[in-house]
This record gives sequence, structure tokens and C-alpha cells, in this order.
Amino acid sequence: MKNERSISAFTRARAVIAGGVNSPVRAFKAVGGSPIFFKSGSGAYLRDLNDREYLDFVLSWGPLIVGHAHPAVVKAIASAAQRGSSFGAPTEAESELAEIIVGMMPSIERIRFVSSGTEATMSAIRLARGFTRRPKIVKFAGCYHGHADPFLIAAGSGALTAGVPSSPGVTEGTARDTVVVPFNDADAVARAFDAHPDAIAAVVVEPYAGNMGLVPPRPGYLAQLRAACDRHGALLVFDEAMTGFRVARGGAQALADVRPDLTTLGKAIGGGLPVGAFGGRADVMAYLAPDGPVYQAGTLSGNPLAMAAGIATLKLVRDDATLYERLGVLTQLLTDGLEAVFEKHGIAHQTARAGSMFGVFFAPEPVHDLTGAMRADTKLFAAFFHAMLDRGIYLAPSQFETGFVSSAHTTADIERTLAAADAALAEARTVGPQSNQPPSPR
Ligand code: KE4
Repeated sequence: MKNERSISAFTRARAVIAGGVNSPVRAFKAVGGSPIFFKSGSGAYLRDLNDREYLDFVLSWGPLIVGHAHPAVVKAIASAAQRGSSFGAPTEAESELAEIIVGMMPSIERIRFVSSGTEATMSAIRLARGFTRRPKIVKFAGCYHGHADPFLIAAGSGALTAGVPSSPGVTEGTARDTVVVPFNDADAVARAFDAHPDAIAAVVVEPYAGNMGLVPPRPGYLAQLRAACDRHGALLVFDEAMTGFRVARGGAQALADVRPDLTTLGKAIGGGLPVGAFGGRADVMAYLAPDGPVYQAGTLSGNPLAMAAGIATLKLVRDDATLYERLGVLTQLLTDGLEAVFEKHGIAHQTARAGSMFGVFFAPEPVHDLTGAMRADTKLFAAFFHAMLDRGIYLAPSQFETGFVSSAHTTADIERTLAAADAALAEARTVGPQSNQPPSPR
């Protein structure tokens, strides 16, 4: 059997690791089958325990914008490791990475590094609540901001009243302070502010939603969120953990020309090592300990090896004048080609693209929010996923995720992917009727 080493590795893992994985989406539950275990990556490719190669469009869920094991990134990490792995004290590498980010994302006047996107968003809303002295936040159905309690909330029965926990262990008390409204509906945000006057500290949004599949903002939507926050004295928080440096050199805020009060980052800024960050207006960030009263801390925040990987990665991104044009061309070649293949096979589909991010829904109508995303045919997606996997193409193992292209991908890689999709869809068409499994909280 071709994946027998991964299957036995999964059995071994399940004996000691909860669910056999350290993050649920890796377990292939959304697509079925046993997860592939990998042993190495190079450029646009991954290699599994059976030495099979896969063209990788997951790229560790976004961080690897320059591909796996880029020589400059490997060299920077190795060099930093020679000097020690962690000091728990300030280093100049933290200032160097901060200066690069601030230089590329001018809305960030001050930044704080943490070790994950979850830490970044969790800390950003505590800061927003401390700064505004207001308890509530607004988030959007289908947007994911990590697994901190205030975000594991689904829309309540009354769309504008308190949310409900979307995971056991999250309390009603926590849910009370999170209002969940539909993405891409500015009127819903206006109603939320009217329903909770002077109580909303922040509106937290993925400017391009990437965790219900890829769902771009409607034209003008982000500017409407900005105006609503200004009108009601709330902070606008862009969670750019995924879109940052991915959809454009300056992130989604540059594309939309909308200046958030706070931005959360992750993934690409660590080049594959654990780095998150939050930052924004200097007057807001001044509220953060040790200068201000809002507490936040982390043993490995600003870790020297992670900073080295982030500096090497962002320098490659910042200094490559044609990178975003090349990524855009490759990503459009992929999505245009997939549309042609889906048309050929008579399959209802919606594709989306933003910079080097792309998404595919096997859905009948354009997708603008979670309700639309949930109309996608997850059974057909699962069959397509496996048919592509069998052909050495590694897509995200869930209909409700986003794909990524790196600077290591080539036109030949895209052409190979399209040929595989054509063959895969011929095979996948044998799948049963449509089914709607709502996206898991993660
Ligand atoms: P982490 O805590 O996983 O580093 O980041 C949380 C997070 C925050 N904000 C956005 C917009 C995110 O997409 C994420 C994490 N993304 C998922 C994949 N869509 C990570 C993969 C996983 O959960 O294993």
C-alpha cells in the first residue's frame, strides 16, 4: 500500500498524542482517510515517509511564502542557533524584524511579538478592551482567529444578542461578550453597534476571509467597517495572520487602502518558525505592559531563531521587486485553469484569488459569507482532494481552507496541477450527492 508508513506513523502517534496530531485539521477528518506524514520539504515540494513527492499548496497553512527550506532562511536559522536558542532577554533581532514589518505595514507604529496567531489575536482584543474600557467584540461568522475562548463563539439565536460557545469548555460568560454577525454585510455591523451602544471595544475581521475557504471582501466593505468603528469609537482590528505579506506587500490593508487601529500577524513573519505579532497605533500600544496597564507576556516571545527566520523571509519578500507580480500571475494561471477544468467536467464551482492565496468551492452560487460557503459539496471536495493527492498534489485537507502559492512554484508546476485536476475530476465524478458539513471551529 502506498501510504503504509504514514498509516503506521499515525497509529504510533495516536498512542501518545491526542488525536494523533497537534492541530485538528491535520487529521484529515474533513476529507477522510489517514493523514500523510512528511519527513522533508524543499521549495514547492514535500516528501512523505514513503519517499513520495507532493507539490505543496498548503505551505504550512501560509507561512512558507518563499517555499520549504529556502537556503537563506535555513542559513539564518542555523547561524542563530550557533549563538544560542533563547535568552529571555531583549535582542536586536527583535528590533530588526519589527523595523522590517513597520516599514512594510505603516499602520503598525509599535508592535509586540508573540509565538502564534492565537496569542496575537487574544492579546489584541485584551488591549482593545483595556484601551476602550469596553467589554464586547464583534467577529464574523466563518472567520477564524485562533483558538482563544473569545473567538470560539458561534452566532447566537438572536443574531445581535450574545454568541454561543462553539466548543465545550468555552463559558456562556465568555460568549456573552462576543457578538457574531455575517461577513460582508455592513448593515449587520451597524445593527450590532446599535444593539450594544458604547459597549463594543473592537471589530475583529479577517480582511480576506481564509478560514471558510477564501472569501474576499465585497468592494468597499472594509472601508465601511472602518467608518462604523470611527462612528462608534471602537477599534478596527485586521487579523492579517494569513493575508499579511501574502495578498500584497503591505497586506490586505494596503490592497483596500484601509488603515486598521490594530493588526495581528503570524505565519509568514516567522518563515515557518513560531512567530505571531500584534501592533498598530502607538497610543493604543502604549497601554501595553510594561509602559501601560494591559498585561501580556511570553517566555519565547521574540525568540532569536524565530526572529532570524522571519527576518530572512521578509527580506526576501521585501527586496524582490517582481515577487508579487510573479505570484499573482502563477496564482491566476492556476485559478483560470481550474475554472476551465471544472467547466469541462460540468462541475458547479466558485474560485477566488488574492495575491498568492486561492480558493475553490464546489458550490452553485458565488460565496460571500459562511452561509454561501456551507452550500459547497464537501463530499465532492473530499473525493477531489484524494484524487489529487494520489497524483502527487497536496491541497488543504478541507473545503473550508485556503490554498497558497510560493515563489518556489513554477509555471510547469501549475500546468502539472491542472492536468492532474482534469484526470482527478473524471475520477471524482463518481462521488455521491451533495452534503454540507459545517466547517469545524478549526
Ligand atoms: P495560530 O494560533 O494557528 O498560529 O494562528 C491562528 C490564526 C489566526 N488568524 C488567522 C486568520 C488564521 O488563519 C489562524 C490559523 N489558521 C489555521 C489555518 N487556516 C491554522 C492551521 C491549524 O489550525 O492547524
